[in-house]
Amino acid sequence: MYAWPASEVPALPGQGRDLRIHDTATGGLVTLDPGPVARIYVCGITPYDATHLGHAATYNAFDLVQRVWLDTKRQVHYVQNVTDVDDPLLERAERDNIDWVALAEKETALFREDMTALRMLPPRHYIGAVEAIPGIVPLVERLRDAGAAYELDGDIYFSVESDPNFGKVSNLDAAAMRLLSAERGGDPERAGKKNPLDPMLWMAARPGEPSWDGGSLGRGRPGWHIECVAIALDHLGMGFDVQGGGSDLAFPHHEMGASHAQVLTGEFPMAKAYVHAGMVALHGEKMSKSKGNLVFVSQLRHEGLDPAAIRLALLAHHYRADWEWTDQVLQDALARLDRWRAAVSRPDGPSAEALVEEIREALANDLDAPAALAAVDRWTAAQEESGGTDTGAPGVVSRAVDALLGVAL
Ligand code: 5CA
Ligand code: ZN
Repeated sequence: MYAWPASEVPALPGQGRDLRIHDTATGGLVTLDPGPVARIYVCGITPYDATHLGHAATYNAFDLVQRVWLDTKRQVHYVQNVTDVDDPLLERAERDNIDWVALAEKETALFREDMTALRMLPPRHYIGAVEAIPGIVPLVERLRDAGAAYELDGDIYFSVESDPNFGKVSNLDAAAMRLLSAERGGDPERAGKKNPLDPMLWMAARPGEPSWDGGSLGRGRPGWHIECVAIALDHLGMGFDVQGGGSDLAFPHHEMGASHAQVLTGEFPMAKAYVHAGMVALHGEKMSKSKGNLVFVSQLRHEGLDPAAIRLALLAHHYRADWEWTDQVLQDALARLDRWRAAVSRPDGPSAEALVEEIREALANDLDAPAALAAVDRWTAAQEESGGTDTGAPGVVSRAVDALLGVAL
């Protein structure tokens, strides 16, 4: 499917920095060395409700990854999926008595609008689960033929024991894995599985549910993890630089996906870094479609809020932190936007050379956006207090904030 239009990324003076980023698998910072083409896969939405600020915060983190790489003059191959068929989508369509395809299309369209408004750079390949099915079927057949998958009443399960490296993404113990599997789309209680954690690769057609021709697998629909693996391997191949998503995807989604890919290819690891964003909460609980405690990006936009303020509110929190959305967060962002805009609207100002380097250094250091904002705040304070004579500086600041942080002043 198509993605959304890219906002322009201004070129900056000087040199970009290589990205050091936290990798869940090793538990430490890794300095990525992607070569001329950096490869990143970021898990996309399940389009049964509008984009909320938690989603936006996660996509903001990976937008910063792209911007750091672009600043080093690399190309970025960014791939994102849309889980446009899955249980929660079908359940919501049924509850609201609407066609599941229409629901997915409507919410995906709204997501595109939100991403465009927030100046998130689009993926090069934006792929729906449904359109990926012809590529998924042969992968499941290969796993089955290699003895890494088995059938249970027509459904096909992946055997986690087929991957000697299973567990190396999330590093959890068996009890924690079992709990999270039950919470996040798995079925550890189902009788007859070889290992309770084994995830479904192909679900045999259920009455009243959509299904597709699965060749030797029979009619059905794909499991969740194999969807992302098929899309990532097709468009990026193994050993890509970053697998990204919110921290709730580390297990089981990214763990299972890595295992599928590693067994399919015999290579390890699937990604050089597994990068996870913290969870945004509202009223003390993780914002989630299932709980309904949501603030939607589109709702704020329709209330007339400048998307640049939403983006600044996201950037004010380190991507790995769990944080709470409050009205104060938004008020602070609006005040900051106002001050920055006034500061870059003057004909001259203090030199901005050091500031550009400070923003670069902050982002290269595990995407420390709050430190980048603090650096711009300092330049703004100097502008307010004593000004300066550099006629190029306000333009440099506004281009740096745009190119590196995605905020249009
Ligand atoms: N379609 C799958 C991924 S293949 C999925 O998880 N979709 S989602 O719509 O539920 O979430 C999309 C992205 O937003 C995921 O990376 C998820 O981790 C992230 N996300 C969801 N809720 C929050 C939240 N409250 N805070 C931060 N990120 C969140
Ligand atoms: Zn995914």
